[in-house]
Amino acid sequence: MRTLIPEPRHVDIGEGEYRLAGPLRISGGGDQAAYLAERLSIAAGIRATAIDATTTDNSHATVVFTDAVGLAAEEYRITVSPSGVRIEAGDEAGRMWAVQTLLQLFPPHVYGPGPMQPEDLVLPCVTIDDAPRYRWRGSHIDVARHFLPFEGLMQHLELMAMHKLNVLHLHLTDDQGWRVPITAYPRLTEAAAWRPGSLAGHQPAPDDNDCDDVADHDGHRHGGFYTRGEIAELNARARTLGIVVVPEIDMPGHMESVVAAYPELGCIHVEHPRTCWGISEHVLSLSSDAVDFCRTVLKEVADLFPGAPIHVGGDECPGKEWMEHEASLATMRAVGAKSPAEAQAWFEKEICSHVLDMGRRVIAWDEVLEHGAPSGTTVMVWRDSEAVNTAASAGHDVIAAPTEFTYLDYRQHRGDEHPLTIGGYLPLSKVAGFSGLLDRVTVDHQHRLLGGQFQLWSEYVHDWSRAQYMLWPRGSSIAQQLWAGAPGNAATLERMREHTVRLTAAGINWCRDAE
Ligand code: TNX
Repeated sequence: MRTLIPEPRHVDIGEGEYRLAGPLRISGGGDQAAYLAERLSIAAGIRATAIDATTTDNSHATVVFTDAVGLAAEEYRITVSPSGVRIEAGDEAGRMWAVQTLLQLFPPHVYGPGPMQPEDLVLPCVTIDDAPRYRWRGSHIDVARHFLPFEGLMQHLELMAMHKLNVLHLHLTDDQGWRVPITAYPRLTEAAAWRPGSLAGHQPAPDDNDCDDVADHDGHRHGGFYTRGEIAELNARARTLGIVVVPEIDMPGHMESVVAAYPELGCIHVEHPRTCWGISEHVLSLSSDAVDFCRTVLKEVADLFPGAPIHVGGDECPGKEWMEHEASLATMRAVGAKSPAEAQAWFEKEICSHVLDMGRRVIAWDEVLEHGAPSGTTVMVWRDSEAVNTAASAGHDVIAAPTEFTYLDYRQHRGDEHPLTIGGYLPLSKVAGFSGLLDRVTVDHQHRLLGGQFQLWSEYVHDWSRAQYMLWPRGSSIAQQLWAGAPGNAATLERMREHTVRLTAAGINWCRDAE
């Protein structure tokens, strides 16, 4: 039996095998059946026909999908017998995960561009019962620090589906760039999306001027944004694959790019989006125009990402400039905020209720807990299991994104850095401890824990090939832990050797030296 990642809950291996032959006859299964046909036709050059199970005798179908009552969300059952393949699921997501498991039962080259030998399309007789441990299994990508190409994101969706990951969290805006078009504010894509250069090498050690832009940069204009058409295409493919794309608009800190494009929305003048990293003091002001800007942006983002939860950031916002900015001070007086912390608490309440009023789940980084997160807010915790407990005991749903186990921008090697990363050492062997952190969340709070995700911050990730190198195979290990609740075969490179052949077949620049 092949190594399956993530590992199913229960596998019963039978006698014999089933050999697929074209033309493949698939009964039922809707979009997921079409996806299976698409994949097999690319890899194996096999022709597939869908049979309408309601009007045609399906006894000669190779793959039969049936809707099962009594299976939970995302749950599925696969039965391969000498007479064919039967897939039962309670919902579309369950059908998609069944198809993904089926693909992993074929030789790894099924993930390649083809062609395979037709006689390689052989499945072992087996019964598989499977369902996920956590319902939020996410991959975060920062496309703001470095703009990453649309084609990379499209390819990433396929890799996510292979690993039964179901949330793509896009960090769309930051001090260094803005990546989404907003009708009322055209300068966001004309000016905020572009910076005159990027810091070369490591950021200098913090000093008194840590929050000022570092003057030295490489002089290469950098930037870009996704068009409305691309966003619609990304959402459509994600939907087919059982994935939701969650947009993040980080506010009111991490908005120097906005201040550069619309000086009237900031507290001081800045020339251009930030060319270095770190925490910027050049935050959005608290004027009524600035708060209206946030509401307008979130409304359009909600339209661009139909039905999706919306992340409103809220991290690392030094409110120093507010204390010297007349319009911000006026707002603070009007709402009775005496300190930057109280002002941010007020801001979060305004913004989170705006998103909730649009009928969407609203998510914020765990700093919002320090300001008293508005009720109904889902908290994304980038600290430890104790912080998960704190958020849950305050009545919030929680997503675990802990630095210690899930920051894939950290380096994977001891010793020399190749290539340069932000710092911190997070080898595969350490990543395997993530499920242990989730297990340490108190039983009383487990029902609040939606799941977790891994983050790829892109200060040092310049292109999609580098992104792949940082993401895999550490991402395989986290996906396994979120689905199955333990690292299993994804604990070491040796044990997932067969799985990495799939990554190779898919053309992924995965890290071959994972420790
Ligand atoms: C912290 S975690 C950040 C990001 C950086 C990252 C680098 C969080 C909400 N903020 O802005 O990119 O560290 O590892």
